[in-house]
Amino acid sequence: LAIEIGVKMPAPQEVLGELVIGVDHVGLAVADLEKSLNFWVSVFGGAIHSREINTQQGVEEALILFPDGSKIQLLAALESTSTIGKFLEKHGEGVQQVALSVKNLEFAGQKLLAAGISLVYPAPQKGSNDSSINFIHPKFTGGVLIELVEYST
Ligand code: V0V
Repeated sequence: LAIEIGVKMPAPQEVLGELVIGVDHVGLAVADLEKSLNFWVSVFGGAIHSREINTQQGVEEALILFPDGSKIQLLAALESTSTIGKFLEKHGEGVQQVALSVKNLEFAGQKLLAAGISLVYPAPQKGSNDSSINFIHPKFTGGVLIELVEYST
């Protein structure tokens, strides 16, 4: 392929660009946390990294960690009216979110808003392992709920 000297490449349409570190986890809505944990650990061999209850989000959740650092999050509803409860009722069990880790969640939110992509929450919320989280509604992302997560360390 010939390279044309002096022809300037168009600037990339960057919104978050280097603020995104990578995929942190894929979150699955599950009906029975115990049953799903047993399934994932016994079949795929991951280790239980953390397990907690988040009343703000209405979930009991567990993170399963694999040797390369990738994670699967299992999300069970604390009540049927919670986000996961409603998801299970509408869609059944399955992928509920893809989480991307970012360097600066506040700044990422500002950049998204400037690009016309609004976040679910006006300010970051508490996520697992002392992370800060926010979400982009699936209507902006081709039908996939994107969580943005920033860790304190
Ligand atoms: C709804 N829709 C989805 C979806 N949820 N599509 C893909 N993935 C999902 N997870 C679609 C749904 O099929 C409809 O499409 C449309 O969006 C509106 O549906 P809805 O039932 O009215 O949904 P909403 O708008 O009431 O709720 C959607 C949002 C909600 C994104 C606002 O899920 C939310 O607040 N999510 C953020 C919080 C969250 O997910 N918490 C649980 C995880 P049609 O029918 O119009 O085509 S907590 C967590 O991850 C933690 C603690 C952590 O990571 O540490």
